[in-house]
Amino acid sequence: TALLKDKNIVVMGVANNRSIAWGITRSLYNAGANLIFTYRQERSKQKLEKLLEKNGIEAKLIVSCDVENDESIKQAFQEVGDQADIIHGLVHSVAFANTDELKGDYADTSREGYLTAQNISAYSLAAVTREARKFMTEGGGIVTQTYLGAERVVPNYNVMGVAKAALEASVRYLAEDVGKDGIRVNAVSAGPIRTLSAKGVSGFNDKMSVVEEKAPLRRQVDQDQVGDATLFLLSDLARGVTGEVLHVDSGFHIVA
Ligand code: 0WD
Repeated sequence: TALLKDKNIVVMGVANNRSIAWGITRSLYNAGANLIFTYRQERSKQKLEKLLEKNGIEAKLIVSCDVENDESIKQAFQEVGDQADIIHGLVHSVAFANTDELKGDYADTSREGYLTAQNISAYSLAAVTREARKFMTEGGGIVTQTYLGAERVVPNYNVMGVAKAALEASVRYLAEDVGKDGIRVNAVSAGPIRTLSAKGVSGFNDKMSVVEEKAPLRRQVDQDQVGDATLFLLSDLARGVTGEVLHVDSGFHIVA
């Protein structure tokens, strides 16, 4: 079934073929969505274009957007609005922290590193919601990507865990803001997946193997599982769901 047939969905955060946003892209494409992409680095745009070509996926539009910059966000969504008219969905799959703060003590986080992580990983959801909602005139869904480190102390995740906590709280406040317009805001909390960003977290391999050992499903999480859960949250099947954090982690978060 084409759950998102003729729906215009903006996907932010494809850096390469391992990106969670790329798994999401595949799920949304198979569900019939018209895909619009934003990228930060020129390198990511080139990788994205190659990936799309290789997989026979046609993008409706590809625009530059640096979420650290309000003007860049405004311009990006204005261009999307001009070209697509209506936005039905938005996937926020971006985060950043300096790798030297993803190890050691959280107490040693610098003020600047703290603000950078919050800026790119949490505030950006509010900023893009503000711009996207102007064009979400038929309602729709917004989905962001979070991690268990928001709820519990995960060694080395540190400043990013605190940023994800802010992101999850933002999901709830934003859900209240835009609910009146028929827009839902949710998060997927994925188990550890090997990506470019994940490389920056010290001891990441251990986090992956512990999921295989201890999670109820006894297996790793992959990009396609996150993609399908994101598809669900964007689709009408989830029309009664907002302000929610959906764990796609083989059930790891329920185990002591
Ligand atoms: O285990 C994992 N990999 C998990 C990741 C588990 C649970 C959650 N997540 C989250 C991440 O925290 C992030 O929010 O999923 C999201 C996507 O992460 P990913 O797929 O692991 O990471 P990656 O493939 O490295 O993509 C991150 C992208 C960047 O790529 P480029 O190279 O273009 O910077 O984040 C984006 C960017 O696309 N990004 C930005 N985008 C716009 N403006 C910015 C920025 N300032 N900074 C980073």
